[in-house]
Parts: sequence; structure tokens; C-alpha cells
Amino acid sequence: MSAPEIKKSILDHLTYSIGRPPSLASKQDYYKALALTVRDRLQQHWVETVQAYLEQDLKVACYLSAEFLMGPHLGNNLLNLGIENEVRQAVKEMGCELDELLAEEEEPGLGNGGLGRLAACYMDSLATLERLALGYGIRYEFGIFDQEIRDGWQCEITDKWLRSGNPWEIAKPEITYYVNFGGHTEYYRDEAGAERIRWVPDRAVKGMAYDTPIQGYRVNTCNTLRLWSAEACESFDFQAFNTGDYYGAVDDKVISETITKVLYPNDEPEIGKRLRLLQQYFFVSCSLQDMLRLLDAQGQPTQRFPEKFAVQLNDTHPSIGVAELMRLLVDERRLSWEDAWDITVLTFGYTNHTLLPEALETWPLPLFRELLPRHLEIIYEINARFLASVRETHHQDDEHVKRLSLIDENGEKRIRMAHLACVGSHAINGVAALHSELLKRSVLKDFYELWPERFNNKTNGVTPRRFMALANPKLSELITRTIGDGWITHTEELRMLEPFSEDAAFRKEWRLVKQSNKQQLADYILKQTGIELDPSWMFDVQVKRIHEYKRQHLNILHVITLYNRLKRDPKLAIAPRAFIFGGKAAPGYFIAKRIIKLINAVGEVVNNDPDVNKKLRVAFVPNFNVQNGQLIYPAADLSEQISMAGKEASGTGNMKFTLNGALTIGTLDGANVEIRDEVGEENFFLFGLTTEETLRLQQQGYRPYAYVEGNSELAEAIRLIASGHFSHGDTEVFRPLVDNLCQSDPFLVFADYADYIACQDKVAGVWKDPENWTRMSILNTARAGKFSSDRAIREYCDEIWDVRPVPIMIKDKT
Ligand code: F55
Repeated sequence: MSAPEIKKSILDHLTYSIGRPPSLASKQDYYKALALTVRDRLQQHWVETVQAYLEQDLKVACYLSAEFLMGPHLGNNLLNLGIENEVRQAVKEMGCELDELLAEEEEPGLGNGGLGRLAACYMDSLATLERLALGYGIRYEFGIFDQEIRDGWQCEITDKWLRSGNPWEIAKPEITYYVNFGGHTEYYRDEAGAERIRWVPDRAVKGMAYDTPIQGYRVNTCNTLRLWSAEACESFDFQAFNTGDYYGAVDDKVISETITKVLYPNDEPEIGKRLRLLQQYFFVSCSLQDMLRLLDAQGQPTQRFPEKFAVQLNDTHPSIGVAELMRLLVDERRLSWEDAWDITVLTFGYTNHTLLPEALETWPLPLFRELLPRHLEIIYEINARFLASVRETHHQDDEHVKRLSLIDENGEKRIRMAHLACVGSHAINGVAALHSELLKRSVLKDFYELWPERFNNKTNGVTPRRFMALANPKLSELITRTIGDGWITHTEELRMLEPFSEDAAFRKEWRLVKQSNKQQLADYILKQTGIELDPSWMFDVQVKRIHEYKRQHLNILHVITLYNRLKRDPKLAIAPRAFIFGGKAAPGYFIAKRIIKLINAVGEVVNNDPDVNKKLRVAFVPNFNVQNGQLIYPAADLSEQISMAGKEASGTGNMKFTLNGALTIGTLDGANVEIRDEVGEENFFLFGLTTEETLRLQQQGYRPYAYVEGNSELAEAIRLIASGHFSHGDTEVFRPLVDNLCQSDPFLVFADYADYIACQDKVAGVWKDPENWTRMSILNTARAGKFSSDRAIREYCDEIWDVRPVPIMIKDKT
């Protein structure tokens, strides 16, 4: 597509889609006209991809996820279509700057963090690898809240991402499904006289599809992200309406539409929220009904379902799908239980994302019975057959059987969704090698012993398109100039950079790029926070959700330690560092919110103290999201991956930093282990207890205060926080944090403190030799190839889904 063609299309859209003369058009109007122009291009590929799917007998990967954290579409689509230069020129001729138009897009923040972003990276890789795929999820009207920092505290602002419309989605009012809730079940006799069960629900909502094209990188494959939006059912409305209950009818509409109103902003389940169960069932039911409709449309028998669809459960959030598919097959399609079960198990795969026992989803049984009475019966039946087979073939004792049961009978009865997912899936995977091993030894041990062949590992990955080519154009240009552009789709080619780490001229260029990225981030941070950072300093960055297990407070204890050293000796020669933090806390997570306040409080003192602020600064970047993440990863020198060993399933931010040439300071947790294996232990700053050591320490009886007594720098740091030094003399604000650490410290912050500080001192030593630092930085990028989501998706396709590449030909329409 040439610049003049693009220009014409933008002008046409201004006139025909938006209805504004160019002279009156705003930046937002131009953004939309450009977005629609780009969408037209995608749509050609989209139609061909759907066509290929309908004409050939192909299998499609269906990724079921309650979250898709897509980030802005425009830049990514320009990159994948390869039309950025032409577009830049076209809009320039119309008096616009492309960067200004890119800034007009509101990012669709339909996810909390790693899990949602992983789904987005996987959609990018599926399309790029030319694998047919459908992403199924929820079209939340309000995504993850916008975070503002006021007086150092997090404030949550409603994310009205749809307020100016969304040019990337296409509503499909003809693709709708009814989803029932509540009521009861009853026996009846079918035409053949057989006794069957029927669900008599007392409410229904309608789900409508909104499709977003997912364009692969420089290929014709364009897949679909299909998000469901809840609407009231006319039939139900009409009843009330006709009987004169107009307000009742509207009321029902309001209730129905609340189902997809808002994303739950927790990155751990909040126990037993009814609306969340409604959301899960709603989107899963729509998605499975959609698959069955697609099967019918192709004239395929129901039995072939698992040959046509591989359905992956992104954590347990969609795991009700196991019971729903059984219901659709047994109740609605009248398959035998045995046939339906074979289909179900062959269809599903389950990805686990957490080892924290408190983060495993369970639903109170009474809630389940009230909303999904038929599904509860189905789960009982699955459980009865499962436990009978366990007793029979494995001769397990009662304790064992209790532990395996889909129902937790300790205290208030609850449904264990991870157990349902395991029983209903032929493949079960963790998201990093260590995590997959620990799963087998801890939370899913009993299932592993039953079905070792179902367990496998799929180490996470991130897309190099968004997180390198798009986020770091300068480094990408340097790399491409040096080794060609094959690395964008074959990241293992980054290895060709290794010898250049010995080339002084190349190192200089590498440093200049990093410097320029740091300047850009410094400009952004100054604008957002008023805090000035010097790009010649080390940028030490921790961005991720705020969580005790991720230990942002360990990081801030290091800052306070350096502060104390400098206060004691203002002439102390320390390498100047900017500590950059970012991340959202769940609104109800009390301690996490205090950690944010502490970071900002320490920042205020440090940044305004002339004794220290020439060597130390602290900035909290408000509202960490995909968009500003793209500015942050490329500007980092040091990546903080300091979770307590055994707690972070994988991490994916760690991969984004490594790809962009940051060195990591980290524990042996999640994918850190594999990152260190790849980049070499001499290029990674390792500290902290291993998983085994943490377990041993906790078994022995961990006494955090002993570490304070044994370490004067730690004692001094804790004393300072408690004294109100960072809180204008207020000794109350941080008391809960200090007490929690001193009395229980569930994530072993104090136990790892001394080793962390020693390791940070080592980091500072290496930083003093820029040539060596740069050498290590280059080697980190060069050896990060494994962490591409292309590698991960290839493994899913080959080892779990059996989904093959399907090149899409564009037929000439002329
Ligand atoms: C969101 C909602 C609920 Cl109810 C539970 C969890 C989440 C969530 O966002 N989890 C999440 O992000 N988990 C992370 O998944 C990543 C991708 O696999 C991992 O890298 C990371 O370790 C894990 O914490």
C-alpha cells in the first residue's frame, strides 16, 4: 500500500465513516480514520483466513482466557503489515505526526498482568506462525483501573476505554448465544421414552460477539479475538414489557449487562464473588456454543469436535468449560456420557499459573448450586466416576481420595476448579521448568501420581514484535543492520550478536541506543511525576503487579540502605542509581497499597535531600501498563526479579528486560532459572535462598526478627521506617508493614536481605566498568532467543494441540 493510497483511504474514512471535513477533524478523528484504513487491510487477510478455515478440514486452537491484555493495536498492526513508513509519510502530508496519532489510542487493558499479557503474546505468535486460532474472552466495558498516585497513595480511576469508540473491533450482532442461569433441574422422558435430565433456568442473558483481527507479522494469516458482551434477552424483556412492567424490563437489562461491565482487578481470586462466576460461565458457554455452531456449519459430526478444536484453559478461570461441554454434549446433543467424556478430555488442555495455594480457585457449593444447578450435578457425576476409578484401579485410601476429590469437604464445601481442570484435560502444564516441577511435587502432586503422562512444561515467552521491534526501534535497527532482520521471527538468530560483544565500536553504538532510550524514559517520568532522572545513571527497574511475594519491599530496603550509607558518609563513592518502580495493587490488598506508599515516601525524602540526591533517586511510574511498559523495558540497565524462590510461576517481564539488554538481579524462581541458564551465570546476578532452602527454613521455624538483630544495616533501615522518618513523623502508616515483616515475614524478605545487598554491591562494582557491562548486556540480548512466544506457541501446537501451519494465499480479486 503506497502513501498516496493510504492518504486517500484516510480522507475517505474521514468523510464516509466519521463524517467530518478534514478542516474540522481532530487528532482523534485522524487516528480513527487511520485505524479504519489499517483495519481495511487487515480485513482482506481476515476474510481469506476464515475462508481457508471453512474450505479446508483444519484444526483450530481456541485459547480461552478471562483476560487479554492486548495493548495498543495501531503501532503493532503497522509493524506487522510493514506499512509504517508509508503511513508516516501519508499522515505527514496531511499535517499530522504519526506519533501523535499513536498517542490517541486508549489501550484495551482487559487484563491484570502476566496472565492476560501472555494470552496477547500468544495470539500474536499464533498468527505469525500461520496457525489458525481463536482467542475467546470477555469484552469488559471497564478494563483494569487507571492508577493515579495522590500524596503517595494509589487511587483507582475507572478505565473508560470505550469512551471514544473502538475502531479495531467489529460487532457481530448475528453471532449471539443465550446463556442460562439459576433455576432447577428435572427428569423427563424423551421421545424414545428414555429418562433424561433437563435444566429449567430462571434467567438468561444473551452474549454478542465482538471480533478484533489479529494480524501475523508479514504473513497473510489474520486470526480472530472474539470477545463476548452481555446483553439482555429481548424475550425476557418483552414479557415484563407487555405486562406493563416497563421498569422491570429495563431492570433486567441492567442486571444482564452488568455481567461484562468490569474486570476484577485482582491477580488472585477474591473468594467467592458471585458476579465473577457469572462472568466465567457466560464467556465459556458462548465460546463452546460458538465452536459447536462452527462444527455444524462445516457439516461435521459432533464426534469430530476434538479433531477440529484444541481448547486451552488459561488458568482455572474458564474451567467450568469442562462441565459445560459435557452439558452441551449430553443434554443438548444427546451423546452418551462415555462418548461425551472422551470428547471433553481430548479437547481440553489446562495451563496452571500459580503455586500459591491461596490463589487456587474454589467456589462455595451453595453459590454453584444456585447459579448452575445442572453443572453441579454434572460435576458430582464426573467426581463420582473419577473417584470410583481411583479406588478401583489405584487402590487409594480414603485420605488420598479426599485429597483428589473435586469437592473440598473441609469446612464449608467448595468446588476445586483446578481439580476439575485436571480431570477434564489430557494435558496439564506449568509455565516454567521450575514451576512445572514444583506443581508435580506440591499442589497437583496427587494428580501427577495418577496421570504422569498428562503433565508437561511450556515455558512462557513474549512476542519480540511488540517488545523489541516496536518498543525498541533503535536497538532493532542496530541489530538488523548487524545481523539482518531474521531475528524478528527467529529469535535464536540473535546469537549472531555474540561475537559483536567483543567489538568496541559495536558496544559504543549499543550504549548510545540505551542512553537514548533512557533519555526518552526520563522525559516521560519527568512529565508524569516531576522527578528528574539523569540518563547517565544506572536505571534499576522493578515493574510488575505489587505483591508481597514479588518483594518490592526488599528493593526499597536496598534503597534505604544506600540512603543510610550516604547519610553517614555523604562523600561515599557510590555509582549513581535511579530506582524506578511501577505496578498496580489490587484495590483491596492492604499491604500492597502500603508498599506503594512506602516507595513514594522514601522517594520524597531521597529525591529532596541534597546529601543523597546527586547519587540516588526514586521514581514510581504511575499506571504501569502495556503502553508505558514499551518505554520502560528498553530503558532498563538492571531488571529486578526478586520474588521469593518457589512463588513466581514464571514471570514474563523478566524476559522483556533480558531481550532489551538489561542485566538481571534475581532469585532462582520461575523462568529466572532458565534465563540464567541461557545467558550464562557470569552474566546474571544471582542471590537468595533456593526453593528447597526456603522450605527448610520455614519448617525449622522462621524467626524474622533474628535477622534484624544480626544485621545492623537491616536494623537501621527498619528502625528508620518505623520512626516515621519517611512519613513526616507519622509512626502509624507503615506500622502494619513493619509489624508484618518483623513478626511473620511470610515471603522471607529479611532472610534474603543480606545476600541481596551483597549482590547489589557486586552489581555496582560491575557497573563501574561500562565496557564490561555493555558486553554483558549484548550477551543477554544475544541469548534471549528462547524466550520468544513463537518458541512457546510452537511447543503448544506441536505437543498439545496438534495445530499445523496453514499458509494463507491472497487471491487476486481483479
Ligand atoms: C488474574 C485473576 C485471577 Cl482470579 C487470578 C490470577 C490472575 C493473574 O493475573 N495471574 C497472573 O498474572 N499470573 C501470572 O501469570 C504469568 C503468565 O504465566 C506468570 O508469568 C506469572 O508468574 C504469574 O504470576
